[in-house]
Amino acid sequence: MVPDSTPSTLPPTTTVRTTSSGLDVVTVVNEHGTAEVYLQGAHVTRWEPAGHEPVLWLSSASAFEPGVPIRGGIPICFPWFGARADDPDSPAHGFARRLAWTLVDAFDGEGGTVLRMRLALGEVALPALETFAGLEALYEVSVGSSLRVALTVTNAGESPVRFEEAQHTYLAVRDVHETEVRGLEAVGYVDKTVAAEAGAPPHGPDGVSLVPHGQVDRVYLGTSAPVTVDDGDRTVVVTKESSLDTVVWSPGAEVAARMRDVAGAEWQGMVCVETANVLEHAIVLDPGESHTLGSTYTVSASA
Ligand code: TA6
Repeated sequence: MVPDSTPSTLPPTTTVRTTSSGLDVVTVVNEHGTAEVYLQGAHVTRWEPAGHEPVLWLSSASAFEPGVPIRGGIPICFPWFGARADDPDSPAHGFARRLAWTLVDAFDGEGGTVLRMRLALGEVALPALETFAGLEALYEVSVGSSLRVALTVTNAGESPVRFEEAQHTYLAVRDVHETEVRGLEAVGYVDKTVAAEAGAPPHGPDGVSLVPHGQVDRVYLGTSAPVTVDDGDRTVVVTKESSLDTVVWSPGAEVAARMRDVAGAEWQGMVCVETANVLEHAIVLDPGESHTLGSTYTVSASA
């Protein structure tokens, strides 16, 4: 049943349906291509620009069940990233990707179709979110010749709030082992594949582009630069807005084998490049302040 909150006037490019497992999904088909967004998590699961193969990877074994994170696409990590430092029992990457957002607007604009979804953490009765109750999130997805996603967080509460955020994007590649990630050569990073002593300095810049082999789990700190992902057939450029960190993740065979929502060797068909503000770059909003984290994905044939 399509949610009552769905705007009464959807543009002709946009439809909303409810899956057999009860998830609401928005489909956009316009002259630029096709996209799908699950209202659970405001989760973009598909983006296929006209003339191109799907740009986002989606696991064939992903769950599509209420409250269970979808594996692939663009999960929103909010209001924390990774394990919650002060509450290890809380789910990794926060609750935003597990909760139902509300589609509040959909329209066809100059450059394509725009969807707007809203989540107010104060309306979610979860003790783990009490600290963040003043935060309201608005997510805008613009489906054009490029794909832009923008998370605007506003502090509607009475006191300052600190939060982390990331657009945890799974980019489809021919073979991750033959994919070059450029733009981070001069940036130091926290290597999450090694247990570092508390307070240990980040790993220094590699000085060369990254071609993931084995498990790669790096938080590149202090970079707002675009990242280019080139798998030999095509190039995807990730351009960031108001983001100081970029995360690159490839699970590798051993970790992927333990992931029930990833089948066989399909993990080799993706690499995560994540637009983020985490750790010392977490955002602190005073009452009434807002912040927007944006990513734009642009595709071209490799040179
Ligand atoms: O962004 C990289 C990462 O933090 C990895 O450490 C790995 O945990 C990945 O996210 C996936 O996390 P998830 O909770 O979606 O399984």
